[in-house]
Amino acid sequence: MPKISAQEYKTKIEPVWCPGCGDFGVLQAICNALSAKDVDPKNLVFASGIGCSGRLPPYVKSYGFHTVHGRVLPIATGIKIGNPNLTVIAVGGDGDAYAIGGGHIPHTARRNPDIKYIVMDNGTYGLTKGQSSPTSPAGMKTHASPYGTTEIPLTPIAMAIAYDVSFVARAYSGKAKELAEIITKAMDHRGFALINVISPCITFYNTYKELPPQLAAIPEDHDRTNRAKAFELALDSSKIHLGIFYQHERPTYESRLHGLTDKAGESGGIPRLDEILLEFT
Ligand SMILES: Cc1ncc(C[n+]2csc(CCOP(=O)(O)OP(=O)(O)O)c2C)c(N)n1
Ligand code: SF4
Repeated sequence: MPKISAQEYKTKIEPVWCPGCGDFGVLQAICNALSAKDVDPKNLVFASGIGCSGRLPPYVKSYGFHTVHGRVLPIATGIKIGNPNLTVIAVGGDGDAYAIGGGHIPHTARRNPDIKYIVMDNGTYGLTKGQSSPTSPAGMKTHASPYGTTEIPLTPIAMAIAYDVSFVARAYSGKAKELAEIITKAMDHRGFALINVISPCITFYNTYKELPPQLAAIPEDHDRTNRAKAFELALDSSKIHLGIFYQHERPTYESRLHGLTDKAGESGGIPRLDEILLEFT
């Protein structure tokens, strides 16, 4: 029996999301996974970007950091290296993650901190009332693009595999049980995990009807350690595959940083900042 039930991970703060928003399913799945992993709320930190999805941290019993638009990954990385014993989960939307914050993904992948990143991908900018986002389909009409967008969408899963993110998965907020299982596996993984969760925006881009027929679980015989195969699957547009595409373990950022501190110690000690500053006075 888990010490804390999924329900007990929810705070008394009522989410301000529109009724039917996919983000409710993500919140439920996160609480299910935390309960399954018996995570102590005292050792749990959520960091979020800006957007409807970025409102999530206060809804979970944990420490929270509502950061600025697009900057959740450096902040989550900083929290983890400050205290590697914490469970650090970053959350945000597809605009936050892949537009303004897109430049942080490759560098977080290179560093591989043991943080989990849950992107609630609704193909629109929900908070600012429905402009197109990096994952909107080409030609999508919005009040800000009345003749249709001219850009083609990004493919976040293929992009994450290309960047060598060490755990890459896709899930659907309407399948909260499967999403909770993926989050649990991401928490078992030591390193940077990116879960792109399709989480419909019922108000500005309602995809609830068109999505389900396109969804398919990743074939059971898929070898998730094979990067080329994972990339092939990510580019297969015949279906929207759900599950873990790619996973490989390698040393985490925090473990390598602490190794550096030891090395600096061996070579005569770490220079003191006040001593360095004195050189310039
Ligand atoms: C630097 C900066 N630029 C723009 C904004 C305005 N803004 C707030 S949220 C947002 C996009 C939200 O979309 P997304 O990240 O997909 O999240 P969602 O609301 O759909 O969950 C934008 C452009 C901002 N807050 N800060
Ligand atoms: S505007 Fe869209 S993304 Fe924002 S809370 Fe409402 S349904 Fe969810």
